[in-house]
Amino acid sequence: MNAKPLAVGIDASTQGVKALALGPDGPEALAAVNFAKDLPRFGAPEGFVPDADPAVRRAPPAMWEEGVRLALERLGREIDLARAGCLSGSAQQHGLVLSDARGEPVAPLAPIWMDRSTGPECAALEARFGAALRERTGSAAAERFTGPQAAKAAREDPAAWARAERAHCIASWLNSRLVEGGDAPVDPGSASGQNLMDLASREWIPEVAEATAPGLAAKLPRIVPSDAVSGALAPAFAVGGLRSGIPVVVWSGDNPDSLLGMGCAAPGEAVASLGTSDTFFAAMDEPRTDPDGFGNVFCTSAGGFMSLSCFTNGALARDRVRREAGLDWAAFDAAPFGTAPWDGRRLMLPWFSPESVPRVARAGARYGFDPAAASPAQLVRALLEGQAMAMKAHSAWIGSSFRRIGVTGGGAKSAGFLRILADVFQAPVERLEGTETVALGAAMRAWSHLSGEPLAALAARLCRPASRVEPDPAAAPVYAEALAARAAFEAEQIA
Ligand code: XUL
Repeated sequence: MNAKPLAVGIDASTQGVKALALGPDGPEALAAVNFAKDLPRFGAPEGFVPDADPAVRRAPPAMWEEGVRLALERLGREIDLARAGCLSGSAQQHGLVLSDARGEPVAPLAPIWMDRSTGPECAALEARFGAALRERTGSAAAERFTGPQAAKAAREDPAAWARAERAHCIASWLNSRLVEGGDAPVDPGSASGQNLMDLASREWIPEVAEATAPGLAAKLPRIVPSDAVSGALAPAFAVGGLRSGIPVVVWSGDNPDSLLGMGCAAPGEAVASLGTSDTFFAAMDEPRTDPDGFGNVFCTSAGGFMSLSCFTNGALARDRVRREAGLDWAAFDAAPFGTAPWDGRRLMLPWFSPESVPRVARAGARYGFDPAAASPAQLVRALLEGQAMAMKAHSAWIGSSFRRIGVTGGGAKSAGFLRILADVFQAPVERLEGTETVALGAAMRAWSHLSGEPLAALAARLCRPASRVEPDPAAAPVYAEALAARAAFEAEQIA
């Protein structure tokens, strides 16, 4: 029998749950649950219950809980979970679950990060606190954040609000279900996604909480460091061979744990997560905030700070241009190699959908050239340069240049895009061996608790790049000029 210890990391994301077992030498097993395929009875195949109002995005907390239980059961079929000495997890960030003090939800549905229905609450918070909210909490009032969601919940259903003893984000609620007593704290990574926490002191701001919703300050969970133990595993979750009573390290958010699992949690390192939306996040040594109010600042689960900018026009924009150019994916990925950096000085702002960075309500790509006269390869280059330059331009406020950029997500498979990213940022771009970076980040925190191995040492050992693209210095002056021209074009278009 293998007596080597294990740490378990859970990734409770929008569309499913993954559970990863990390041993002394690296990941040993992975199990996955997909809400559409495995838990159709909850009626939320895409991670939310369809709603007549497209701004409303809610999901049943019971589905997340069941998803975690099932993922652990499945993991127990792959590996002997009696070896596990510690567990932790990360959830989709933000959202709001109102519960009693033992974690029992007061309503069957809870808003998630995709919800966009708290515009009036955000406007009220901005009117009341203005730039101070952004400077203290790291973010302008954001519709998906827990604070504005709590404001809406208190206004819409005062009776349920009064019954609720806890206002949890999704991470601290799931954490509560997992531990004995059902009342877990929250880590700074999750607490910074709520418009309620002071970044510098890592404490709730009582006057902001009170102005957000009556009695909210008393309902918020305690904030503890991301390496703290939140409690002992409850017997209800001693599934798949797990032993009840093992320590559960406090849960965090998926983006903070992904930064960790990508091995990019040191200042000067950044991650481009190229998915449905392109998310660009970077570790920071101190909490600077975006003066434009588009980017967010969160605490990392490794004890520092990180920026996060979420560009709505990611994979869907790439797919649209690919189809319009009449290319298959192989030709799309290769297109940049047949064209030069900023070929023909073409500029494109790929706002096919309303964009969030910068905030643009009117959908429609803006072209600084005639797209009908461009070749398919020129169109693809203009798009990918537009996306890469948007990431570079809208991360300038972070105040440091990057010595390394980790890439993940479907877009990371495109060699052409990686070349453009390396040249635009003038930094090496690395793709990781493993793909389960969120579950790995959570498992690393659990492993670090179990073994005492520092997170940085673990990252150096576990997060190895599968490929690396070096920047071409000859492209530096070209993109410096292109970035200046792009900034002027963008300013003109959003004026
Ligand atoms: C970040 C955000 C999303 C969710 C997705 O602010 O809202 O990335 O965390 O899981």
